[in-house]
Amino acid sequence: MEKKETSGIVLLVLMLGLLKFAFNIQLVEAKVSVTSGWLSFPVAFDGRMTKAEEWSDATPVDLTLLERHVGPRNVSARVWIKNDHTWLYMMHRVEWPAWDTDPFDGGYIEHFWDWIDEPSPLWAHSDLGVVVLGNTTLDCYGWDEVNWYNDLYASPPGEDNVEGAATHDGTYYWFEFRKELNSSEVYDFSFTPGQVVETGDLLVGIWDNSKRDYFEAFISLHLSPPPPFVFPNIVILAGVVVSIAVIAVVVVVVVTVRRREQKPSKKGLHDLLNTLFFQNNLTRRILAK
Ligand SMILES: [Ca+2]
Ligand SMILES: [Ca+2]
Ligand SMILES: [Ca+2]
Ligand SMILES: [Ca+2]
Repeated sequence: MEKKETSGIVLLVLMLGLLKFAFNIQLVEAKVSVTSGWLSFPVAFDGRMTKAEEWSDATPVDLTLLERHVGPRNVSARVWIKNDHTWLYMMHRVEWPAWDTDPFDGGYIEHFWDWIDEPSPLWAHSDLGVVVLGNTTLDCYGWDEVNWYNDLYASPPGEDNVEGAATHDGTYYWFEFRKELNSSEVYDFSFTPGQVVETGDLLVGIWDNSKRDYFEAFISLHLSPPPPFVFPNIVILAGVVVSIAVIAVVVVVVVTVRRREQKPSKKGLHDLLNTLFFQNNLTRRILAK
């Protein structure tokens, strides 16, 4: 009997392990690949597409945000993400009914890394960047399956490394913000241009403050490396002008040197006259004989 119970527990642990393994595979497969474009156009943080080209340097990606990342309830979203050397920029559009908007509904990006497993916290590190409809930003850390903690009130205190604004246009929430790629704080993620963020869990979502609920999606993020340096046209033009000037100087010097080599020197001319004079005298003497 005792042996049977032990076998049953072992079987249960194995099944849970397999389920957890299957769940992890599902999470990996569910990650949506998002490529972060290199910033070419500046962003005005007003919670809207300020100019047509403002986000044209980022490729939009459609996401289905699942309630508490499992569903079945979900909302549709679209993200534009781009980066430069210092910041991760994000335009996060979420289809959301106007009657359900609240000043503290917020769009966010969050990262969890260094898995610890049970008991909570499940992750050694976590970071959350939020902008809410009231345009307040939040930079948090330390998710313990119940709460986030504000970087500003940590010990030692951190900083709010998030800037942004949000609006609702009657159909969509528009959360437009940026978070530092690498603030050097232990309360924040540390990404570098060119990196592919696949380890840990990276999610994009919306916090519904009135219902204390959230919808989110797992993503893998391909951060753009700095573009290769391209010489500006003015530099190219200056280079061409200098090259032509150098070639012209070389040509003049070569021609001058050759002319000097071909022109008889004064000494050479003197010798030539002497020779001619000597030959002339010799000719006269011969003829006189
Ligand atoms: Ca804008
Ligand atoms: Ca709400
Ligand atoms: Ca943080
Ligand atoms: Ca921070």
